[in-house]
Amino acid sequence: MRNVTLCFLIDGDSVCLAMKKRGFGQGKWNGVGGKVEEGESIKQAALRELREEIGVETDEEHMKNMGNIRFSFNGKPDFSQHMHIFFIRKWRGEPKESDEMEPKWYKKDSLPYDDMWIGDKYWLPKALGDQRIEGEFHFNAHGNKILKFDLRDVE
Ligand code: 6OG
Repeated sequence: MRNVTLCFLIDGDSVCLAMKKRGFGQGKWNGVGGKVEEGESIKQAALRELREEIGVETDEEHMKNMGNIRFSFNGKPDFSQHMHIFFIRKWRGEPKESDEMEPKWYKKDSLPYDDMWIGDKYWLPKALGDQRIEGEFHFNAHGNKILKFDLRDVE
């Protein structure tokens, strides 16, 4: 299963989401991330994506691992992803738009869940409540219905 990253910048009770302008998840608000490439650690990949997609720099020590989720899509084994989630509260630069993403700040308690991946409303509020999580989500082929999921708190 391929490894992907997902980072959220957090400033007090605000969270930076970004509109995915192309590729997997196009048209959805999400954190910032992408595939881990050959020879990269997961954190290195997350740092690269933050730089490429919203022009923000940080250091590994400021990345808090909030857990990981395995996603699979019915009848599409190639789409399976193992996503590693990080919260970042210290960074350099202001989030800015790129070809791939358009960032925007939201209040933690009013995230646009209807325009996000359908699983987010289950795990993201937990993570924002400072609970590390792990789990599995199995979607239909289009990714707009959850067929099965399991989510667990981790220490
Ligand atoms: P690229 O293919 O653009 O990376 N991603 C998901 N994020 C959420 N919140 N829910 C999902 O449920 C997701 N599946 C993938 C991981 C894809 C980006 O999209 C994230 C990556 O940050 C299915 O390189």
